[in-house]
Amino acid sequence: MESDSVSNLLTPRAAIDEVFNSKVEAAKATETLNLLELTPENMDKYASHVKWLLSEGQGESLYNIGGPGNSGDEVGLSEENLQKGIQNLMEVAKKINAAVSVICERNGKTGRVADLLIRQIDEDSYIDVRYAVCGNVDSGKSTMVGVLTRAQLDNGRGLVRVNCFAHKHEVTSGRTSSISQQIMGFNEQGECVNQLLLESTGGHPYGWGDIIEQSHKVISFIDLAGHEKYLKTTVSGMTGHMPDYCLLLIGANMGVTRMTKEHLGIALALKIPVVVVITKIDMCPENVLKQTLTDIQKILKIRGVRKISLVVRNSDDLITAIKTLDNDRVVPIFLVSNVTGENLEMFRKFLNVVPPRIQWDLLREKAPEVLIDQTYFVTGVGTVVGGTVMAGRVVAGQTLLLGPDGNGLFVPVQIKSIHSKRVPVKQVIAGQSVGFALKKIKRSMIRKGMVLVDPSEKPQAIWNFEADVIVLYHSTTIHTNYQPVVQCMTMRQSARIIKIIDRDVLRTGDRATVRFRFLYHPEYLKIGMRIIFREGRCKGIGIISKVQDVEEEEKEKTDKVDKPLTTSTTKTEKPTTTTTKIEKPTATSKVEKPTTTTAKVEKPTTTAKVEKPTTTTTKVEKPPTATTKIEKTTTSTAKVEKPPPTKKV
Ligand SMILES: Nc1nc2c(ncn2[C@@H]2O[C@H](COP(=O)(O)OP(=O)(O)OP(=O)(O)O)[C@@H](O)[C@H]2O)c(=O)[nH]1
Ligand SMILES: [Mg+2]
Repeated sequence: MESDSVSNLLTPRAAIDEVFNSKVEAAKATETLNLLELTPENMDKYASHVKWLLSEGQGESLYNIGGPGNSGDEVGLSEENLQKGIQNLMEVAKKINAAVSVICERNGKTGRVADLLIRQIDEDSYIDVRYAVCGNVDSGKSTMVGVLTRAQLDNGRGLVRVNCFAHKHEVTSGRTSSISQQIMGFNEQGECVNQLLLESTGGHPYGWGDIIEQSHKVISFIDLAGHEKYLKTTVSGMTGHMPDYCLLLIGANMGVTRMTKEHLGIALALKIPVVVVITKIDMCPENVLKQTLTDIQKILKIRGVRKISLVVRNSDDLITAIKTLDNDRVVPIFLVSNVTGENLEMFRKFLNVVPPRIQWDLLREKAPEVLIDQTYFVTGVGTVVGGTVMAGRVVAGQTLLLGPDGNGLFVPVQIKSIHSKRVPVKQVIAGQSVGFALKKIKRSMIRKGMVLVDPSEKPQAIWNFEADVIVLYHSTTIHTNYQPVVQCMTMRQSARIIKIIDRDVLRTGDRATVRFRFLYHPEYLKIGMRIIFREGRCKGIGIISKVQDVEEEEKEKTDKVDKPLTTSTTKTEKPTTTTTKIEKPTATSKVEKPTTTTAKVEKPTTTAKVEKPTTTTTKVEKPPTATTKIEKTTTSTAKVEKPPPTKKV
């Protein structure tokens, strides 16, 4: 299988922008716009130039008037000329159905400089930017999401966070345990739609539909859990919800904790640009705040991270942060208070201007592919799945393949109806979060990690894959037969290391190509996808370099059976007995309850045992409750994989 749509998504924007920026520079050089000399004759030329800028920036473009000149300095214009330039740009934008809003006006070397945002006005669509909100427990994640989306300040005792909770127990404990999404909209003038709605409705509740109707840019916050016991869920939120950026929240008074570093590490591993927000500055002594700031700046500087931190205190910093964010070297740091609202306006401006990182446009013409991350049963509607459209477009009534199931098979399903951001729609395109009502499908048939793909794609589920990995931490050594939990996009399953290529063991910091085999059922993976594997406190990251489809696997198995085994092969093959047995009983029941599976394998005590193949065998071989369905697969696996020569030898 070739690296394609999904893996393309994982290309950092910086790489794309290298090309993009050079194109922009080239265009600027040839166009030499002089907005002060706008005439009816050159209006069309200017309009087509701005249109081109908008198409390159997915419907938005930052525009600077007054600098930088040939020397690179922002010289500036007289106040009169600056205003004339802004007016002329507005006229040009109007001609192509776009709007201009002023981000900031500031002093240049000799005159005034303005930074403007040009935004395409498209009544049928909006720009969608996703932020994963992570950070330590009680750092103020849910509160900040609530403050921004409800346009209301907090009281410091958990007033606003309740809006972000999805479960009753979260309301009682005040602790987020699941992934929830909230949205905030900006209109063509860059005003916060949530705020406008609150004012116009006189404080009455409004829905997501109202926000979307009036917005040209929609910010989705994925509120994650900070507590260590929900780390798996938080990692899923970061791998499976395709965030453009990661907001790392730090409570000023609490400082940088282990979980802060853990979440930062995951974001860096997934190559998601990070924005740090230090909250609670209202209740933190000056020296403690300084210490927190120094600590995070130090961590961002260390080898392996190597980021430049930029504390955003004024408009100049804001513009620099926005311009440099997408090259993934600069980490902006905001200091805010959810109680007094200090610096929140600056942060809102930042959210208004930052463009999406993922270039979804490139993927919209491809065959449809949807990652499933949630399932519900809605009375009167039936089974509903939630997820993200990764490629193409899906229309209501379309038939897609749903899978892989426990046997690695895909079944055709019809999409009855579609919701996007809680609004019923006729079609959805790559980059949008969706809810599909499925026809004649039981909820129990679906698990997280499944996909909906176009039948023309002929999808195949795979048991084995190879990844170029780096071990971020392990207290001792990783051998073959080690069984971490692998997370990739929305998928999460235990996998066994069946081979470490050109090495015997792996230690912290080691890089190698490693072959994994899933323990319970095959998965739908592609080359180029990023994986995270964890087991207790051990963790590593990797990029899939090879996936093995059914035919290849069969061939390999046949080869194995045909070939007389050498001593070394005997050694590697030995533990396959474990695989055969594990697959047999656990599959069906565990497919339905992924959490149980994970919990079992993640126990630190298992680690030691897993590392010793003999112990694993005895432990996992236990439950003998296979269903007929699974036995089918098992038989084939067992047939080819069982190593009779090993035993004989
Ligand atoms: N004084 C002050 N209190 C804040 C601020 N932000 C949040 N809080 C309070 O901090 C507490 C924790 O906030 P949460 O939003 O629940 O924190 P969280 O990061 O979502 O926590 P988890 O979901 O458990 O990970 C609440 O009581 C908030 O009212 C702030 O800027 N200043
Ligand atoms: Mg929370």
